Amino acid sequence: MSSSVAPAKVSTIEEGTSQPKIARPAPYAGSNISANSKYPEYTPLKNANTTKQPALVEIPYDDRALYADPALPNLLPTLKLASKEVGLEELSPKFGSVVKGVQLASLVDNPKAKDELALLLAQRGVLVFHNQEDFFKLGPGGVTEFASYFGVLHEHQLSSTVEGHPKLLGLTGKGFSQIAKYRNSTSSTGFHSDVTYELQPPSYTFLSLLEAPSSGGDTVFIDAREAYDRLSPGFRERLAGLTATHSGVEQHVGSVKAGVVPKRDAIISSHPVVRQNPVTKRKSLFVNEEFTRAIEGYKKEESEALLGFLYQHLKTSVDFQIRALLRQYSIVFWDNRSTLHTATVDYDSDATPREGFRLTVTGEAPVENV
Ligand SMILES: O=C(O)CCC(=O)C(=O)O
Ligand SMILES: [Fe+2]
Repeated sequence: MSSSVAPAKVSTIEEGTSQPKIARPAPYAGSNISANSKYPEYTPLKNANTTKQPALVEIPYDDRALYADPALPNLLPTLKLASKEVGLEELSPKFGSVVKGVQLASLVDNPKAKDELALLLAQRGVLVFHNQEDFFKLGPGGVTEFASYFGVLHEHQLSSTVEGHPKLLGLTGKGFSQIAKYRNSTSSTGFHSDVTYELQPPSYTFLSLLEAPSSGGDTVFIDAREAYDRLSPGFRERLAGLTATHSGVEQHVGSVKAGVVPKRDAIISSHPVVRQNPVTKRKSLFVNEEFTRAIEGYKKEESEALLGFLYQHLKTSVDFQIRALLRQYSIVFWDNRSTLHTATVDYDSDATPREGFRLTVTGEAPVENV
């Protein structure tokens, strides 16, 4: 049941329709902070795994959610559900859940449960698991293998990774006392979906925390499906068939300035403004301020007005947003096709570090109609 990959247009940097934007390094690109935790094997290094990556090729993607039993009998066994040993706690009625009583490490040899996990994730958009120390004990190889079950993992061309594990992107978040962003900006908020400039941006991202502040550092999510559904039929029609450019150039330039040796050239891709999720068949808005640059075929003012409205709609509508409160050994999974997210830098990492890692599954090339 492999999804067909629509040919995506790629333009060179020079040809791109990118608007001028501040060059900001990839997350965690400039840091060599070591994880001051029980698990130093997850310490990310700037310019680890410097092997150049080949140019992007088409990657087959077969969403594991499509194989799941919708009753989720392996992930949430009925008896354990009945005894309240396991359960789902809603973060909001339509969006986001905390999964209780399930140890991810115990799913390693349970492919059916992992398929069900993918289905639940596609449906709810965001899943949070707390107290997962056993998962971290699987080690860098083990956690990478776990995530690989869901598809070919994305290798970030700029971010710090764990030596010998190029897919394991290290998270060493800087707190407000150090963050450069606040020098030029009043807020750290930067809603995005991960690496949307790629030809096949990720379906699922898994973010795992080894260290976390006792409050703050929440990841905030937007439900981009609900954001689409809220638009009037006439406005949804206006968006139909539109495509937008997504640029990796500014992140590339910012990272190089921070001393990163890029493993691949920056690209600019073209994606539909509205995409459909192959699992849930729901449509969502697929634009974000970090990487989307212009509506193709529109004049500058038209493009800016339309994108400006969509960004405002997405980021100001707290009635389709949630906050995931993450602590030490919490893991959050999100579906990048249906959601946007931002880190919240409201903590002081000198006092309370926030460290961990991210694993990201390459998804299908976005399409408006699957
Ligand atoms: O640190 C966070 O809460 C989110 C960071 C982020 O955007 C990512 O890892 O993709
Ligand atoms: Fe992200």
